[in-house]
Amino acid sequence: KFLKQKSVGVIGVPFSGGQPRDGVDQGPLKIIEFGLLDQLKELDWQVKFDGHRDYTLMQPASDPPVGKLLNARYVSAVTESVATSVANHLKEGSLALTLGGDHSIALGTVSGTMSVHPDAGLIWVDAHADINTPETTESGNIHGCPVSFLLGIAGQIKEFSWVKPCLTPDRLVYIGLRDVDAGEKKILREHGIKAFSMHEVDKYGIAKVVEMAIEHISPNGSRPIHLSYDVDALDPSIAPSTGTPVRGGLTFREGHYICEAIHETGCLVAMDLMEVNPSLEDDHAVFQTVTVGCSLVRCAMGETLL
Ligand code: 5AB
Ligand code: MN
Ligand code: MN
Ligand code: MN
Repeated sequence: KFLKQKSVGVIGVPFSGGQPRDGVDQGPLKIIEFGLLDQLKELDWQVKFDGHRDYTLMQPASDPPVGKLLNARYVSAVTESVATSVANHLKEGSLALTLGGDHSIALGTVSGTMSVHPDAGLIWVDAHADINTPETTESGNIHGCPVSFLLGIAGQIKEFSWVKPCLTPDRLVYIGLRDVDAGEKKILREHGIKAFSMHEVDKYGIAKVVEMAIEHISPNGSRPIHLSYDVDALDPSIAPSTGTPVRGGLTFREGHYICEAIHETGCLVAMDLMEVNPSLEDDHAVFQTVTVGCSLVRCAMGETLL
């Protein structure tokens, strides 16, 4: 509905500065090595790959903490650049697929989407809410904060002056939550943000949850959809190689069902696949995580349609 042609712009963001563990920057390379681009071509997508960009060139010589926030200047520079890349693909009428990297990158991807589709809805699939503000964050890791910046509740941070509040609480919905900080719970309540935790997935079943989630962000099916998928939403038995695994996550099928149902809306304009860390756990675990990541993307792009 919102794409001009069946084409996808793929942006690999080998970046780990939003959190402390090395290796998540190798996620995009592994995912592409595994053959995702050819797999998408087989689904009849025209694939435009920007190439693996070297974001380390953007690392400032000195990047002392800004309040509690770590690597603020580096995260800001990389995400601003990612926002431009996403916007460029969308302006050409392509779907924008971003491969992370840590989830701070979504500050860029969602900003990029909203600059082209200001009324888009955001479906955030994650074990975590990633809605800490610079005040509430305990870790200082910006991958736990992107949503607060997008909503404009992060306060004025000079280092992030390029970020415009572009998201409203009514266009945001979560699926898969099970590890939410106390400060984040307060924010979710105060802003009336819709969240389907694992408790709701158990209670209603994934089909009903996804239906309610889509209905919430796009009441008459009219809005473009941005899907930001943190692989740690899946249970660690399915996707072990990720920096902040939490037990009790989505099953293999539940994780895929979300992507399939969003594909069926015909409204998907952008997808992020984040937090795949190929340096964690053994080779088998890495293979499992990378393969499931690729198959989530394929399902969001129509693989399951017969
Ligand atoms: B992820 C935590 N809430 O702020 C924080 O993996 C974890 O992108 C954030 O969802 C997890 O550091 C960020 C404790
Ligand atoms: Mn997470
Ligand atoms: Mn996340
Ligand atoms: Mn994580």
